[in-house]
Amino acid sequence: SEIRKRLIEAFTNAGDEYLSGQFLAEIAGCSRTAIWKHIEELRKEGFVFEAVKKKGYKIIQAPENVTADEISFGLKTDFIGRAIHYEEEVDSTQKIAHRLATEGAVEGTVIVAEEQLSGRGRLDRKWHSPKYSGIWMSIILRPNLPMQKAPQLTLVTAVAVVQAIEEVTGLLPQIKWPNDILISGKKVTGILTEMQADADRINAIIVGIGINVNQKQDDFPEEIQQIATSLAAESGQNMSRARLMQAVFARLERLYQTYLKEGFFPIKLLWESYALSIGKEIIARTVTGDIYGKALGITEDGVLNIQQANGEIVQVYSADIFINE
Ligand code: BTX
Repeated sequence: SEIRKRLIEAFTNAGDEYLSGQFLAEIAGCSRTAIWKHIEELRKEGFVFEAVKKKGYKIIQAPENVTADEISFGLKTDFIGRAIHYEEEVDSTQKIAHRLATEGAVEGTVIVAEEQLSGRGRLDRKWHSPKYSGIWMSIILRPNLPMQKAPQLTLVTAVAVVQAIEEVTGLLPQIKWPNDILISGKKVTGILTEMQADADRINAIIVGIGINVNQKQDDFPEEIQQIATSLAAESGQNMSRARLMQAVFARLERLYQTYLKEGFFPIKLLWESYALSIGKEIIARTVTGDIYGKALGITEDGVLNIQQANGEIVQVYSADIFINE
């Protein structure tokens, strides 16, 4: 918001001085109550304030950002994350990635934003992407593959993100087919893979990854309170988003190269080792109806095999999975 921008500017200029509510209200052109609300908003974004009676406020810690500089420092990959397109605020990083991919962006280009105003999930669902507290990014890949292989890259990415989270936080996430990463049964990451194809070859794959990192449990909007979590909520610690991004890039680059060289099989084994639903009774909610049965595993194509009560095995290409307990 314009007001918060003015506040941050004032605090920047003030250096070590405290700024009174009255003063802030004047420069921002609003009431002191409004100032207090904006300061609360800034707290949610990761700013830490010191408030002293009769003196006012001072910012003692600003949130860490995920600018190109912060991500590049210490990055150990050859191509993923070597080109970074950073924005403070976007509609959706997917949209920018599609445009850059069309314009010829190199493989491994990453588009990252501090906030998404209309972050999206599958089937036009919304992805809540508040400022500074998560990783909202899209990665451009250009594998030389036929287009029916594209869904496998969602699974390659899921394994990479699980390994990166494990490495950085020590938490043990699980994968819910096809694209959710859960901790204690709640969604911490969503992956959205989209494709640009010419004839039947892939021109670019846009891998969208949303990771909830530093949100507090009650920062989530009401409608996803019960189903969403963040790494900080699970571990009790805030963490550096830039560092986690570096880990995701390194893991993804390795797995992606293995996948291109050796095919899907090694990825499939890893994926199944992290999978939550394999061997369980599930409900697969598809656009054409619900399928009940036991999740047997995934095929070479990343398709989910479900065995129904009558023994028949059905292949599910796209669905939302619920464990049927
Ligand atoms: P999905 O369709 O599997 O999940 C979307 C559903 O998840 C929503 O309907 C809602 O119930 C729930 N949800 C929304 N926001 C969150 C959140 N922050 N944490 C947990 N649950 C949530 C998953 O789609 C794919 C999401 C990809 C997001 C990335 S972010 C960078 C890139 N840009 C973009 O617009 N999307 C991708």
